[in-house]
Amino acid sequence: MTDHRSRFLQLALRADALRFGDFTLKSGRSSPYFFNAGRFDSGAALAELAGCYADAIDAHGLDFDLLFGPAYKGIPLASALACEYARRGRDLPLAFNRKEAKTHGEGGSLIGAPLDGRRVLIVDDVITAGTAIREALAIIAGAGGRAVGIVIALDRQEAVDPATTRRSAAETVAIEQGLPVIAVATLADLLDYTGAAATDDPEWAAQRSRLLDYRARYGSQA
Ligand code: OMP
Repeated sequence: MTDHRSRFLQLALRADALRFGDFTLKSGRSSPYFFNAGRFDSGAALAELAGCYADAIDAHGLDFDLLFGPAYKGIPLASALACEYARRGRDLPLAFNRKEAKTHGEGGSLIGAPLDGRRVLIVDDVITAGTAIREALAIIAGAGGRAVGIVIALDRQEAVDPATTRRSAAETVAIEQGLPVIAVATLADLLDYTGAAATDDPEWAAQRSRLLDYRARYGSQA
């Protein structure tokens, strides 16, 4: 497992952003784990997280020149990532949207650097159904930007509808939009991580077995 993947999983577990238990997802599925990016709720945690995002993006080798954070969770993530790139010597323009368009002042739903003519990287937490990402793509296109990729923290690698296709929401978005979806870590990485921990800890072994059952039921073929 590459370094940024295990660093991210360790950080997520430490910050309680990644938890095991019984969770009901937006899809109605009952999941043995949940990822809540809102738990990266301190400057140090966000800075460390941004380092993991930047390493995942750099490992992919994507070319882009603006960071876009979809409201709400993408906003602090894209902002922290912009700070991380500045720390690494690259000052990138940053933009994000508000959920409700303002009708006074400058109006509109976009805040930050102009998107016109820019190659835009969308920064978000998870893709479940892809709703938030499709909204962001429409906003970017509307403002004259060109989306060139999406980076998320965790790809749950779940089939949207296992009865008809084993394709995940992230894969569907990637194919539909012709864009790479870069994940800092995936369910497969979490299984590797828990696999190593499970060798000498029955608690981890039990969590891992629940993850494996869940993947057998809902997992994509990724
Ligand atoms: P989209 O459906 O692609 O817009 O995904 C965003 C949703 O995924 C949010 O409403 C979250 O509550 C939800 N989510 C997580 O944030 N983390 C998880 O591990 C799982 C979910 C989920 O509900 O599937």
